[in-house]
Parts: sequence; structure tokens; C-alpha cells
Amino acid sequence: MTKKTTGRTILVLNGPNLNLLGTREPAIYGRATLTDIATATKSRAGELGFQVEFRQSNSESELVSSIQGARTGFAGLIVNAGAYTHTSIAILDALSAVDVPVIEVHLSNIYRRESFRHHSFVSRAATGVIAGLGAKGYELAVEAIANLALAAGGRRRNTAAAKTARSKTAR
Ligand code: CA2
Repeated sequence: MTKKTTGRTILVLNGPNLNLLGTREPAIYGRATLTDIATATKSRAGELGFQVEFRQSNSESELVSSIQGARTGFAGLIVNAGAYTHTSIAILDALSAVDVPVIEVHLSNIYRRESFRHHSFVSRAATGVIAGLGAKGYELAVEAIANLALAAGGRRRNTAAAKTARSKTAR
């Protein structure tokens, strides 16, 4: 089923340990802190006419609650669930109930890393996946949601126009 697109705010959710970005493992995750990423993501969204709500939690239950609260009303969700990507059926179930586009983001290319990172539960509920492009991946995810919103708006306009045309023909 195609996920609906509404609103002008994009919710960005970050999972466990992503608050440590910029402090260790720069070879894998880059040097940007999560605050740097939030700033760049908000800036790109602003250029495209969107706002961003940017959150990080180390708690699976908090992430599930955030997802449940975002089932409608947002333009889309960007999710880097961190290690929960590979373990959490609870996050998958919550994402499956979301009615807006979901873009899964990973800083690293999880498919070039340990085999336990090759499987993502999040991907089963994601509209698209971006991995291995570092912090830039978040900005690309914003662009993807903006494009999906534009396409969905076009479809809604077409449907409205088609209805008007049909009713005029029927008169
Ligand atoms: O590549 C990604 O974005 C990941 O989602 C990051 C997760 C990892 O478990 C996923 O397999 C891939 C881990 C984020 C932890 O980041 C740290 C940053 C600095 C120091 C320690 C951890």
C-alpha cells in the first residue's frame, strides 16, 4: 500500500548510541556530531519548505512511542534506529502502522560490515533506504520525502481534477 504524505514537518528519529557521534569511530561514522547532523538536516529541509523535528533516544520503548505518535500528520519519517535496526521487531511493528513515507538511514554501509548488521527489520517497513553516505544521507532522505510529498500532492490534484472533469461531463 502507498503511504500517505501529509503535513510539512519531517520527524527524524535516531536510536541508541548515536548521541556519541563525533567522539569515537570517525573512520566508520565520520566526524560530525548528532547536533551537526540535526543542523544540516534542518537547513536542507528549510530550503525545500519543510521543518524537522529531530530526536534521539537510547530507549527502544521511547522510539516505539515516538513512531506511534507519528502515524499521521508528518510529511514523513527518517529513521536511523542504530543497533535496534538489526534486532527490534517492536520498532518494525510500530513502523508498519505508520501511514506516511519512512526513509531508513545509516551513516555506514551496513552491508560492508559484520554479517549481523546485514539484516534490517526497519527495511521491511521502509519506503526507501540510504546507507553508507555518512551524514549526507539525512539530507538525501529529506530530499526523498520532499519528492514523495510533491508526487503525492500531484496525485491528489489529479484525482480532484479528474473528479471535477467527470462531474462536468456527466452534467
Ligand atoms: O551506520 C549507522 O548509522 C548505524 O545505524 C549506526 C549504529 C550501528 O549499530 C548500525 O549497525 C549502523 C551504531 C551507532 C553508534 O554510533 C557510535 C558513534 C560513536 C561511538 C560509538 C558508537
